[in-house]
Amino acid sequence: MSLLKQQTYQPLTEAAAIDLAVRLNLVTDNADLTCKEIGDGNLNLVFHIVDKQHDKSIIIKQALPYAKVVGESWPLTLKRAKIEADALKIFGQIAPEYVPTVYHTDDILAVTVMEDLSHLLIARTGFIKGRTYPLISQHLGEYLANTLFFTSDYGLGPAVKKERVQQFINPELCKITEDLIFTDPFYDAETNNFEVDLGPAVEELWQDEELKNHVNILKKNFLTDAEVLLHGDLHTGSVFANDWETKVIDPEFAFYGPAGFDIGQVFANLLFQVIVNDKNRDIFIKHIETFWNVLESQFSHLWERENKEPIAKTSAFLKYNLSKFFKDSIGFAGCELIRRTIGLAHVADLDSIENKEIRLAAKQKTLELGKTLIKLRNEIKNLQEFIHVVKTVI
Ligand code: SR1
Ligand code: MG
Repeated sequence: MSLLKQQTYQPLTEAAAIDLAVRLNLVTDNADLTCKEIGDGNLNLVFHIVDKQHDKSIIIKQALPYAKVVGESWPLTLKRAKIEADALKIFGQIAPEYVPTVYHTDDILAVTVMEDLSHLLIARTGFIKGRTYPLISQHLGEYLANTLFFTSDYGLGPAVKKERVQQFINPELCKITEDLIFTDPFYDAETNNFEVDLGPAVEELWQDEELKNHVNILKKNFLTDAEVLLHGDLHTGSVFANDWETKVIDPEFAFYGPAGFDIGQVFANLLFQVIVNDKNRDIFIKHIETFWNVLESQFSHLWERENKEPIAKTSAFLKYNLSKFFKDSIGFAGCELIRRTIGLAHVADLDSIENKEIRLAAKQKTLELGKTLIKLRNEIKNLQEFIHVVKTVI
């Protein structure tokens, strides 16, 4: 039941957010409290409440009933707040060092009250400022190995996994991904947003029937392949970091889907830096290698030690699964590269490049690399071949 008296949803104001924090006993009533709405994402309100006197701070995240990035004309379910809170709790049990602590949730107000991570920076912002976060790839590899394994049939057992599949049915948020990643960028959709100079490259992409067939296959995979509980939006804007700490936030797109989707989003969002960050290119290539190597080794370890399905615990079947994850992830990475360049939701890695010539050249590369990865995903057998293809295209 809601801790606030009202039983209906209302967007919080800064004052109401403080009021809620006080009622929850998370900050002291008569202290000198400050609250600022700091949400800069596409969908939600985020309140940062600080009690300086007692050295305490918290975050209150509230879902809005529409997509903030577009406005009230795009209604969106508030149920995503519950999905996000439930996912944070599950991922927090599986990979506690990489997930913020949840203090309170309220389904009516669509809020999640959680640990303040403002001593960290959003990884994308840090990368653009020139930071490289030496441990981020190892941490993301460990985080994903654990969440992908422990939410699968092999980590949970098929009965519990089926209950989870039901719990995380998330049709509205999945539709956003289905449209914005797998559909709209591949035809002349209204949601698309690209620079005029990219017109010829985009026209070529829309006419590429071979590419569109591959994307249909990947989209089918996304629609039907309920392998693991995905974060569902694991780009570098969903990761807080500093040189020794990494936290994964914002799993409101969580649902049961193909493991390669989360892996591919991490690959793609590191690839943006490989493309735009001349100075640190080798570091980001190394990050991609470390991320996959750690994921593969930790997942293999869990597969052998924690597998609930004795008959599945063979190295041949483990190899089959890892190879499937890898190939899928390369295709999904290609889709992410393309949609972040010409679709509705862009990335600052590309858009913040002031020099037009350099920016357009980078965007041409992301499109080219995206197409290549989608088409070649089944031929790219290992990390070495993946990096070779990346270096050849960019
Ligand atoms: C309308 S939402 C646009 C994008 O923002 C989210 O973070 C997801 O990446 C989604 O595709
Ligand atoms: Mg998000």
